Amino acid sequence: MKSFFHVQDIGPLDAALREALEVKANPLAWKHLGENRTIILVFFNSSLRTRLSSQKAALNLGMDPIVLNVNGDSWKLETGMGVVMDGDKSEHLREAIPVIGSYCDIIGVRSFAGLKDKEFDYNETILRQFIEYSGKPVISLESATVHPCQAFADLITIEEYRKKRRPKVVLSWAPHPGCLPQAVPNSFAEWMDAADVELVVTQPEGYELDPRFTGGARIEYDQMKALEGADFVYAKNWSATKEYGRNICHDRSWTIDKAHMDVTENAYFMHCLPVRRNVIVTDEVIDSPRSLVIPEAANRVVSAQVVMKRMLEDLVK
Ligand code: SN0
Repeated sequence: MKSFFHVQDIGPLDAALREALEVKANPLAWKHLGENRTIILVFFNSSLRTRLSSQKAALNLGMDPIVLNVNGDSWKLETGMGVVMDGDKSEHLREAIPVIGSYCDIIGVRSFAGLKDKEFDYNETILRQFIEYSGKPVISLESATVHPCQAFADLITIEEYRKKRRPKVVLSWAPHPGCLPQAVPNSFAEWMDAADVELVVTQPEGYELDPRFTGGARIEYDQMKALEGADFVYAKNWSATKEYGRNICHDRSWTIDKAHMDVTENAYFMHCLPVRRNVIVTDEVIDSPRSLVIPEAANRVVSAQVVMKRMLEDLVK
């Protein structure tokens, strides 16, 4: 695997899921694979799960992980092309990326959408530069438009908890005080569309996700209607797509509470975390036995490990 952005990069999902369950059952069985290999994890944005689960996955594979927090402990990096660098940014990505590449075998990058310029974000301008200038396999640890390690972990979780062959999975927009990226819902929709589930996406007007990600999903503006008979409820806030990056709906009736869960088929509740309690979801729902947020987060190690394992296997070929 040269890079990990989209669901297609992992190949057939049944094989990927089988491998994930093997890795989960026996996480240290491939410890030899990463011997004398280094992964550098570059963070332009905050992280808890992604940073720790990526490090843990690398350690399980015997690799040495190095974490670089760009906004904390390195030079501030310029990302624009042709910029006169007389401001506060001391180094350009054009040099930083090949330098990072020369120190490692695999690179992971977290670089959120700026939410100002849709074209810049949706072209994955920063991640493309990492691929082009590093010469190393690159993993998106949430880039401008996708969060594939999260979506793969979500798929593993649904595989573990589903009671039906083809469960109904509802991706529901939920309120938030700020403006969040579309990467998590984009990837979740993309992966669910590729998996054997019935996918329904519900959001207010102006928040429609790009059909490149939602594929054949049913799009339903009436949240309660969407949730009827659901087996899994996946809540997430994202910023508007029509007025790109803005927060145009503050309607708290979208918060997932017991009344929402009551119309489902005793659904499981999922969220990628971090979650704003009593804004996205009520305490009652997230603290209920139907909440999967902790096992879902635990599966982040598994998804990251499968991806790194595949990359390491390709390196020795
Ligand atoms: C990020 C997002 O893309 O929505 C990361 C999720 C994995 N979430 C946030 O930035 C939440 C920040 C907040 O203040 O709630």
